Amino acid sequence: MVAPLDLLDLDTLLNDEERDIRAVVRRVADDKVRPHVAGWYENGQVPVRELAREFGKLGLLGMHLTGYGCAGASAVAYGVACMELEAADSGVRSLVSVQGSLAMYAIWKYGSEEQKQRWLPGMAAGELIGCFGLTEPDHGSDPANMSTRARRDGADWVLDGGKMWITNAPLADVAVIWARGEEGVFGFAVPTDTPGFTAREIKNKMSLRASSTGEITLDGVRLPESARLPEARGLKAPLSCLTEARFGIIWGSMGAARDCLRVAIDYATTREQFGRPIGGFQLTQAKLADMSLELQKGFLLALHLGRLRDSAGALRPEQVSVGKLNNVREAIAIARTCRTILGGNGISGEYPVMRHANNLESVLTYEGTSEIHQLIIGQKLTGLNAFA
Ligand code: TGC
Ligand code: FAD
Repeated sequence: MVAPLDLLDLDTLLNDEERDIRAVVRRVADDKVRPHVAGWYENGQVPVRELAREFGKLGLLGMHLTGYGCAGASAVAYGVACMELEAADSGVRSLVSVQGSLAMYAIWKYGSEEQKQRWLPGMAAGELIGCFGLTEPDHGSDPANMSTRARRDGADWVLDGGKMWITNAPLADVAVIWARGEEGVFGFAVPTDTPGFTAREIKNKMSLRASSTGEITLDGVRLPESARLPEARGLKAPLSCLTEARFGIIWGSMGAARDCLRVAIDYATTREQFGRPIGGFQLTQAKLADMSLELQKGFLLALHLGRLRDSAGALRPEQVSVGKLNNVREAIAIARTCRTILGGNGISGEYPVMRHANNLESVLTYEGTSEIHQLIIGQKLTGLNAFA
C-alpha cells in the first residue's frame, strides 16, 4: 500500500524482498507506462513488444515459474508486481498475466522439454510474445462446449475453428490453443506463422484500450505431434492455467483501486466548492472512508491467498474465486465512486480514474465473470452444481 492509504500499516506484512520488488516495479511503471498510458488508451495502441522487453529485463514475465530463464519468485512477490502494474493500467498487467500465467504457464506445466526449451527462455526475456486461446465467439463462460476441433491426419494434427477476445493474439509469436479432439480437450503450442492461422485486431473497445485483443481463425492449421502439449489432458488443463492468472488479478485489481483512491483524496483536498475543500464535506469523507476499508480488506485477502499459496504450494479454485469476485467487484465500485468525487473532471482522460473504471469492466468479465465465480463458490457451499 502507499501512505496515507495504509491506515493499518499493512506494509509491515510484506518482507524486505517483497518491498524491494514492489519498488522496482513501481519505478518501471512510473517511468515506462504512466507518462504514456493515457495516449495509448486514447489511440487504442500499445507498444507491447517494447514493454515486454522492459518487463523481461526485470524478470516479470513468468516471474513465479522456475527454470528456463524465469525468476522463480514467490506468489506474494508476483502479486505485488501485478498490483503495481495494474495501478498504472489493467491492460499492462494483462500483458504480463497472459504472457506469464497463461501462455508460459501452459507450456511450463504441460509442455514437452523440447517445447519448453523452444519457447520459454525467449518469452521470459520478452523477445517472444505468447497468447492463450480458450474463449470462442459462441463459448466463453462454458469452454467445455468449445467448437474448435483437433483431428488426426496421419502423424499430424489439423486444427479448425476460431477463438475470440484473445489478448496479444495479433502480435503473438506462439498461441496456446485449446481444441476438442476425439479423446477430449487438447492443448497446442502453435507458431503463429503456421499456414491457416490468422489473427485480426478487435477494434472499437471501450475498455482495456491499452491492450491488444484479437480474434483468431484456425483454418486447417496442420501441426506435428510435437506441437501438442503432451501433459495436457482434458478441460482441467486450461482451467488450471486460469487459476494462475486469476491470482494475479486479485492483486492487480487492488492496484487499480488504490490509484483511483489516491487521485480522489488528492482531488478532494484541493478542489473547493462552497468556499472549502470538497474533502471537508461529510458525504465525501464517508465515501473515502468506506473505499479505504474495502481497499485494505482487499489487500489483506490478496495477501492471505498469496501466503497460503506460498506455504501450501497451491490454492483451491474456489479460494481463488473468492478473491477474484470480491476484489474486482470492490475495485470497480471504488473506481466508480472516485469518479463521482472528481465531478466533471472524473470523465476526463487527464485523470486515470475513468480509464481504470472502464478497464475494470473487462476485468470483471474476463477470467470468469462475477456470476461464474458466484456459482463456483455456491457449488462449494451447497454441494449443488449450477452448471450441470
Ligand atoms: P468442471 O467439470 O467443473 O471441471 C472440469 C475439470 O477441471 C477441474 N477444474 C479446475 N482445475 C483447476 N483450476 C480450476 N480453476 C478448475 N476448475 C475446474 C475440475 O475439478 C474438473 O477436473 P476433473 O479431474 O474432474 O476432470 O467444468 P465445467 O465445464 O462444469 O466448467 C466449470 C466452470 C464454469 C467453472 C469453468 O468452465 C470456468 O471457469 N468458466 C469460465 C471461463 C473463463 O474463465 N475463461 C477465461 C478465459 S482466459 C481469459 O479470460 C484471459 S483474460 C486476460 C488476463 O488474464 O489478463
Ligand atoms: P458469456 O459467457 O456469453 O456470458 C454473458 C453473460 O452471461 C455474463 O454476464 C455471464 O456471467 C452470464 N452467464 C453465462 N453463463 C451463466 C450461468 N451459468 N449462470 C449465470 N450467468 C451466466 N479469453 C481467452 O481465452 N484468452 C484471452 O486472452 C482473453 N482476453 C480477454 C480480453 C478482454 C479485453 C476481454 C473482454 C475478454 C478476454 N477473454 C479472453 C474472454 C473472456 O474470458 C470472456 O469474455 C469471458 O470468459 C466471458 O465469456 P463471454 O464473453 O462469451 O460471455
